[in-house]
Amino acid sequence: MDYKEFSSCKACNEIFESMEHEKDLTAFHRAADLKPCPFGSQGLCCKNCSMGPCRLSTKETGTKRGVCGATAGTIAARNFVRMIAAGAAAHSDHGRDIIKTFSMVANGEAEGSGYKIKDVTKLIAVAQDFGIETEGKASSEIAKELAPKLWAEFGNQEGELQFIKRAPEKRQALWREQGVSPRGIDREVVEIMHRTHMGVDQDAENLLRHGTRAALADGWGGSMLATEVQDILLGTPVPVRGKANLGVLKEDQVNIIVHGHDPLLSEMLVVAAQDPEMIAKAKAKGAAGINLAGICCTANEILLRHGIPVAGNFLQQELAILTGVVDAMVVDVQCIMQSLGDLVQCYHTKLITTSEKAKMAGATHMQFEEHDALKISKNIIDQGIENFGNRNPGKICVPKAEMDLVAGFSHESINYCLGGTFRGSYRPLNDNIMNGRILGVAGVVGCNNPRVKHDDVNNILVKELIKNNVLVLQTGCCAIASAKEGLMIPEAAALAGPGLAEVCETVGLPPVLHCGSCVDNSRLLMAATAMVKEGGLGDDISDLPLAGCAPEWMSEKAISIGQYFVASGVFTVFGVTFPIMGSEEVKDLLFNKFEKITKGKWAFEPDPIKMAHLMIDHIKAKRAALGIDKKQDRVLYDMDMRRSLEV
Ligand code: SF4
Ligand code: MSK
Repeated sequence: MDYKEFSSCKACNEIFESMEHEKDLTAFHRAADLKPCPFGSQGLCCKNCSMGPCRLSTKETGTKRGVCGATAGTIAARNFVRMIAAGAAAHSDHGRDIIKTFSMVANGEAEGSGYKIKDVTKLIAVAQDFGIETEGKASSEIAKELAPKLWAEFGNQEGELQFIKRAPEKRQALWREQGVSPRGIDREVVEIMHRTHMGVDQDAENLLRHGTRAALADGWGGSMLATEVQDILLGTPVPVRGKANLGVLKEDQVNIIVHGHDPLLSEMLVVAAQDPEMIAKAKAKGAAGINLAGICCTANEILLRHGIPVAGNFLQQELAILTGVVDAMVVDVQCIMQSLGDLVQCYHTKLITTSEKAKMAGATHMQFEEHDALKISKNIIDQGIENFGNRNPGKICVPKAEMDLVAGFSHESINYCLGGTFRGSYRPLNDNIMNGRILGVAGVVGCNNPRVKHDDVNNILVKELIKNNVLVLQTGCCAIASAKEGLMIPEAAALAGPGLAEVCETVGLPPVLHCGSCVDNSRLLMAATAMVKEGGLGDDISDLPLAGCAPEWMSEKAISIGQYFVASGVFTVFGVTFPIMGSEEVKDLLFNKFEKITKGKWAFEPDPIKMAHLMIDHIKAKRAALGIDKKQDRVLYDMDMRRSLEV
């Protein structure tokens, strides 16, 4: 396969050109060689017991039932909800680690760790969500009361998660009526594993309903807890300038890349890398300084809070090593390719694992302990400094491509940017949607996948959306794709339709907003809820002119995210492939019938322009239902008309 078909990213193509003699080193090459399994990709392979694995066929003459009698619908639904379980577990276990550190801080056990409560306003807001009286109490007292309540969200057996009450009332009522309101995070995940065991739940709709409950335990539970408590400990993001793409790596500096998801370690690496003592050590080794950069969602976390440059997204983790100038790559959990361990045998890069949950061959393990975070971070930076002199000059190829960006659009900072300090609100956004300057809002999230042209699907889709006056909110690796393409600077308003461009120019926002990492999809739920509560656009998330998509998804986390978007009332389109396409029954449930249950639904469309127009058509239908589809002429209000306004 021609490498020009691999990626539309300029930096990636610079690397591919330089390595034409070295084949098969990356996921792009392996994907070209390894075709997807035709049974598994359609959801028709079951290996839940040793009478199988059973592979069903969609062909007329093929096998129609597993050995136990399981149908295509049962098998596809079971596989789908197991993906939700894995995704929800990954996000929520990330949240659990953050809460462990929060408890340490709350109980006064974090002295010397470097962690403290940074956002007291958010601490108070979350404590109030949990029914804690905050008036007149010190933040330490509030935190101490809050910590056990946060822990309890994981082990609850009955009742419902506290953040469920953040959703619009109509949505909460719908979840209760449908019996999908999540009770405890761990409980819903474990119940999926039980139900999908051989010979338990065989009803596809019943399985998917429980998958919905577990996905909601992720979006409005584990992920939202991770985001909120990270903000309390590390600060809530505000708009910040940064740069993205492999061009941010510096030949004359010690380059240290952080990759993974948990921001606790990377936060301390930021502090350690800026320590004058560490910089002096780097200079003593002949380097001009220490350059910390990120890959994947760890990149998003430290970009949003500190403006630390982003080296790339998921499919660039191997390419970063191929530049020959990465002195250490520090990984924690999720989305870390096993190939890195082999790749660093051919390059000088030191690969360092830091989580007891994620060890790998070819790496040095340096266990991260929260109570000793700064010391461990300095030891890790030391490893990079020591390795600086081991580069092979013949293998150095640093692409030039890099791009400016503005990131840091938390739900709170969108509020502030739109309305200012004294009148921060979503009113200007709602008004501009109602008057038609902004057609609607799209959440574009998820990964990269070498089964489609890297970054290209995202970039074509996002450009089509903004051209049609749709404001785009992004998270994850897709956000990095748009950043590299120059869509996250205010000047990108030139690519937007006239209405959206006018709004962007007035408030100084780019048409594509970077809202964070994978767990920060919970920020999108909060933004949608804020739009409902602001008024004028219906009384539920499903009424909003809003759609979601994951154009280049690959991980099980994306399926969990998609399902909680759908369960929250959002029309959600996935690209690349969809893992239930072998079952007509499950297709009908997810693409049609589930709309009656959740008022949101799934769609599958790999073509980016068609995907954009599915979303635009949905947004237009919602506008029509709200009665805001007609162009409104500007009305000049005289004094009598003003007096008659009910404000
Ligand atoms: Fe086959 Fe049924 Fe066992 Fe699955 S559970 S492997 S379909 S026999
Ligand atoms: S890192 S889950 S590749 S977005 Fe969150 Fe990127 Fe997808 Fe991993």
